[in-house]
Amino acid sequence: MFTITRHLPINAATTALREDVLQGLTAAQKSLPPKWFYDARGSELFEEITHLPEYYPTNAEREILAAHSTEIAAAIAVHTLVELGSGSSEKTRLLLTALRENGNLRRYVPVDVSESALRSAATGLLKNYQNLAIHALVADFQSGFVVPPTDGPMMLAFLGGTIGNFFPDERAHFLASIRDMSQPGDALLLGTDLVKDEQTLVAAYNDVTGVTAAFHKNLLSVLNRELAADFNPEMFEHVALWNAESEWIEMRLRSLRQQTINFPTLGLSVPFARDEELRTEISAKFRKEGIRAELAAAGYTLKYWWTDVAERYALSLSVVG
Ligand code: AVJ
Repeated sequence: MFTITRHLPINAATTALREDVLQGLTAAQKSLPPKWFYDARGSELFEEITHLPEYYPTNAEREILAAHSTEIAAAIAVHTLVELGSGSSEKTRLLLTALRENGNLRRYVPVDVSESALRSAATGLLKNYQNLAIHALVADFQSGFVVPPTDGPMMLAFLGGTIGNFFPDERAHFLASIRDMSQPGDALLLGTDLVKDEQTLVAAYNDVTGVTAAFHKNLLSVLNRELAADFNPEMFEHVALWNAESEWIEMRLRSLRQQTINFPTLGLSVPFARDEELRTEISAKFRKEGIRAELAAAGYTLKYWWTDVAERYALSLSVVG
């Protein structure tokens, strides 16, 4: 059974993008949130990133899910699995299979901003998981969504290390808001990339073949298409650096010359000085004790912590209470 619910008005994306541009590109320090990377081309490029030799998080997470999905399923007999930013739901299959075999899973609630991704993922899943009710939600998980009422324990999964895209205050707010949607005994399965040597981290976000650079520059093409802006992506370069104090990778698009970008649909012109940077994304890296403390502050108790063999990446399972 498949149903889909929209928590976003049809034009919500364009409206929110206009607001983000008006705010982010008129500030002294220019910035845009990373969620705008993911149009069809951007999602394709991200998929390519996950196959790069330098980009280890996807494989590390798959390794952990493959090795520990039975333990995950045994830890809590969930009725409903809610997945935030589910995308293709590809890695989720490991989890769905285990939760079906070792538990009581009846319902899968994938939440994503992309309706097309949700529809194609559900079509594929229904072929393999008969009797699983799939209730997809088209929603932006950062700006509020409602989990349909559940009749038993729920597990919320937030995989891929995407929580690393949030600044610390946003993380605290996000964790508290999902905690508020949960009942005592409900669980959170969280994927987090770990702090490691700078060279490995920088290479993961600035690969030699330039796929990550193309992924970031695609943001400029999104602005050209959605807002009729006139960026020439070639006039910017992708920059990734390790901020050792904050323990996150910072990514920017650096203007290769002085230029002015026009947004006729917004009545806006944006000057860039030569070498001026547009901040596009952070990807925070974590340590076990930091995660435990952030979860505790939101009302979660960390129960399990699994890493890949090389200890690059962690999955944690926490419960409310
Ligand atoms: C999908 C947000 C987890 O931060 O590692 C990959 C996005 N950006 N390469 C990450 C990303 C550049 C990715 N997340």
